[in-house]
This record gives sequence, structure tokens and C-alpha cells, in this order.
Amino acid sequence: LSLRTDLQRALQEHEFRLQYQPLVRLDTGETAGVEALIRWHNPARGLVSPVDFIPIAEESGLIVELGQWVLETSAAQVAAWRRTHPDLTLNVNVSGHQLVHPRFAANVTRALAVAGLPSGAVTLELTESVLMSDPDAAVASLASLRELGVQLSIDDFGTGYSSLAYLRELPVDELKIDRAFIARAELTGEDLALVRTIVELGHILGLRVVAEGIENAAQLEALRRLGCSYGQGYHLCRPSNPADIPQVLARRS
Ligand code: G
Ligand code: G
Ligand code: MN
Ligand code: NA
Repeated sequence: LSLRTDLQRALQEHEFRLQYQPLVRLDTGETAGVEALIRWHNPARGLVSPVDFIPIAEESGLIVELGQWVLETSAAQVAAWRRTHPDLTLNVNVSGHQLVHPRFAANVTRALAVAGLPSGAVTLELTESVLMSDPDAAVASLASLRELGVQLSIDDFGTGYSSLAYLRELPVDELKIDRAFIARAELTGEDLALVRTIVELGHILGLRVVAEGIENAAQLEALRRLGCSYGQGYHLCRPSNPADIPQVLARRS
């Protein structure tokens, strides 16, 4: 069976699951939100990484349906967790193919309405490369999404080709520093200076800045000292099954 045919079947047979990775406030150590991350458990193939199946889902167009499932499932899950943690927010990764779909805004609205999750609790993550492949079109789609009240994030920042001019024009709320900048080393010297510069750039533009890929205590401490507001990474918490999240919400990192 080709991966493409198998994906369609997998969606019908409920082989996809979501894990959630906390976004931690670095000043208090509290979990502010969670990022939904898709997983495919296939009896024959085992656990397949989204790195391998998302591109195929994009080529075949299935990403629209799959992305909608992610949105609906994660919105319902976070709405449930908000009964005990009312300020918890949700980050969802969105593919460029979803962004340009004419009904994307309507689909987002419907998913959130069904789940009973306020749009202000949701941040849609788009990669820098998607935004920069057609910046003028991106600005237009992002503006219409933002009218719904959802927030927008630039994921994997620093790996694409953002021009500073466009960065200023993009209607976004959050910038996620790609883990390549964080996990490279002990975060000293040039690496540290580079990350400090990105944090400052984000703050100058009025954005929430999230450092991804924090893997050790030294990196965490360095980012706290830089005044980076949020962090994510294995050292704080691995992507986790939904059943394990309530105990994560109860503790501080
Ligand atoms: O979780 P993991 O490290 O395996 O994720 C690998 C890649 O898959 C990351 O780039 C991540 O953004 C992407 N990814 C994970 N979940 C989703 C999803 O629901 N939709 C899209 N479009 N990408 C996702
Ligand atoms: O592209 P995106 O940033 O959405 O990718 C998120 C993925 O990064 C997660 O799915 C997760 O599996 C992975 N990830 C999260 N924290 C860490 C980390 O500390 N180190 C590494 N190497 N990967 C991480
Ligand atoms: Mn992401
Ligand atoms: Na990222």
C-alpha cells in the first residue's frame, strides 16, 4: 500500500493520535499552553513521524481533512482541560496548504465553536518558509484569520528567509525561535548573542517570544536571563499523551 492511500485509510480507521507539549512561562515555570503534535500509530508501519507523512498528506490534499481533525480534537481537549485550568492556551501547527484553502477561516471557526473554545485561546503556528513563499498573500490570509480572534505564530523562526521589512508587516503575535539556535550548544558566546538578538527583535516588534528545543538546565537558565518569556523543550517536558497532561499542569518547571 502506498503511504498516500494508507493515510486516507488511517484517518478513517482512527490511527492518528495527538500528543501535547507544554509552552512554559520562563519566569514562573508554569505551563501557559500546549502545542498539539500529531502522531500516526500504524499496526504494520509502527510509529510514523509527521516529518514523513505530513509532506505526503500535503501533496495529496489530505492535509486539509487531517488538519481539521487536529484542530477539532485539540480544541475539544483543551476546552476540557480549561475547566480546571481556565487560562490554558492551545497552539496548532498549520500547513501552508490549509492556509490558502478558501474555507480555512470558516473551518477554524466551526472547530472552535463545536469545541466551545474561545478563539483568543488559540494560536495557529505557520512556518517562516510558508509565510515568506508569498508574503503578500500571507499578510491577507493572516489578517482575515486574526479577525476571528485567533493568534498567529511564526514557527521555526530563523531557518527561513524572513526579510525584516516583511516581519514588520506580518500580522502575528508570537515568534518561535527554531531549536537549531537553542540546542546547538551550551548557549554561550556567539550562539547566546544570536539568541539574545532574536529575543530583542521579537520584543521590539511587540511579539511573544518562545524558545524551542530547550534540552538542558544551562540553556534554560541562559534564556531566563535573556528575558525570553516562554520556552519549550525536552528539559521542560516532552510531548506527552493527553492522560499525562493534568499532572504536568499541576507542577512548575
Ligand atoms: O512532533 P515532531 O517533532 O515529530 O514533529 C515533526 C514536525 O511535524 C514538526 O515540524 C511539526 O511542526 C510537524 N507537525 C506536528 N504535528 C503537526 C500537525 O498537526 N500539523 C502539521 N501541519 N504539522 C505538524
Ligand atoms: O516544527 P515544530 O517546532 O512544530 O516541531 C516541534 C517538534 O520538535 C515537536 O514535535 C517535538 O517532537 C520536537 N521537540 C520538542 N522539544 C524538543 C527538544 O527539546 N529537542 C528536540 N530535538 N526536539 C524537540
Ligand atoms: Mn510548531
Ligand atoms: Na518549530
